[in-house]
Amino acid sequence: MESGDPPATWHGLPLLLLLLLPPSHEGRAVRHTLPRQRTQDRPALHLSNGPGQEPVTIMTFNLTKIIKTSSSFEFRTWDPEGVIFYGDTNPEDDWFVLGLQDGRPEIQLHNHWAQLTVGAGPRLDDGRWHQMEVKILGDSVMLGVDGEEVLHLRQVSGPLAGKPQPIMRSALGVLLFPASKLRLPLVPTLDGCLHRDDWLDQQAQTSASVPTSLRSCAVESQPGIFFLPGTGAEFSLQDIPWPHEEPWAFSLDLRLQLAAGSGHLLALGSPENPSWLSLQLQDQKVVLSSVSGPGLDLPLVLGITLQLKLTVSRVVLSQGTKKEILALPPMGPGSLLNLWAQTQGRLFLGALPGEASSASFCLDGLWAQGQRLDVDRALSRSQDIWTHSCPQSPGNGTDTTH
Ligand SMILES: *[C@@H]1O[C@H](CO)[C@@H](O)[C@H](O)[C@H]1NC(C)=O
Ligand SMILES: CC(=O)N[C@H]1CO[C@H](CO)[C@@H](O)[C@@H]1O
Repeated sequence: MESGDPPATWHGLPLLLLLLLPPSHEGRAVRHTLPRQRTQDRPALHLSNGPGQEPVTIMTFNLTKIIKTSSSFEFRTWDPEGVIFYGDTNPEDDWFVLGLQDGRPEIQLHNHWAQLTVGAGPRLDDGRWHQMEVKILGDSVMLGVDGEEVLHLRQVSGPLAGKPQPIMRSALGVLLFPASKLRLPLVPTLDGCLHRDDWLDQQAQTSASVPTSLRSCAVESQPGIFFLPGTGAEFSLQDIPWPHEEPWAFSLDLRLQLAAGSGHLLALGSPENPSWLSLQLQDQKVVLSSVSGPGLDLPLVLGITLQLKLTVSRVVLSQGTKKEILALPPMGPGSLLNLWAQTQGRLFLGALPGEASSASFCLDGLWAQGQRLDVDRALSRSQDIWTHSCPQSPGNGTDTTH
């Protein structure tokens, strides 16, 4: 039975058990039933890229030696979109991606037998650990989530040992080709953690890079965007929802969950004049000011939405029942509205470029014109912003292990 195709009605666990059984016909059963040296006891790995954009882990496998053709791991994220792992024997015509799209698992693959994109299974972006398993068996690829088979793709693979190039590369949390080559666009960066991982067949593994993630997974997290002191992001105003036209109006809503230190929370401006209008954190207050004059403030309150409503002549800053109004200077060539007329108009979040800010904060929501902004779609951002998670207490945010 070990060499023939199992009956088509055999799904899930029995197949898994078959895969895990030692190849007794080779007389090495005893050796292989011993627990293998796995990555089970390693601390969880964050999938954010290492310093300078390199992937956190790349492994290579010699396919002519592969006996076990399944990979399993546990995975935790609040991020609805990104790459969990990528594998190829050739980035042109034989590759595989497991990622998340709208919070659900998605497989994209391209090889001699099939080219497809398919989503399946439950949403996984709930901050809890989920067990995942990917198996290649005969011409099938199977995906399991939390012990259930959620996807069984048939006629999508050929014999692994028969590939023209016998070396498979696998990378965690990144693609090893430009994202534009994906079949369906996906922002690859995934703010997630992975542990108890076991990739294909260790005895066929020929190399593995040492993980160099910027982040630790040891802290408990909650949803949000976390800005460490000195980190920031910038959006082009062209890429976020536009102001209402007649009468001119623009709104920004944000909700803070953690905040410490002093510095910018956000600003509207341009690279030359970044804070035409700015909202800053100062002495447990939120301070609104414009280039043209003195500002106003509200006490810092966490967990309640802060709203900025801009019109041609004024900005209303409100939170709950509290409201303050900042008058804007009369329209002129340097007015706020002009920021939308130029490609240089920016919404800055966190520290402005070059600012020595001590502010660290968690934004558990940010909306422009009522639509949520995704920091993965920013024009640029500091590498070490936590894009979809925040520590549960501010002191633990700086606990990055290298
Ligand atoms: C892969 O393994 C086979 C069998 O052990 C060996 O002959 C071959 O040289 C290996 N290939 C590479 C590229 O390491
Ligand atoms: C400053 C702070 O809050 N530190 C906490 C970080 O998290 C660990 C446990 O994960 C706590 O023991 C620390 O007190």
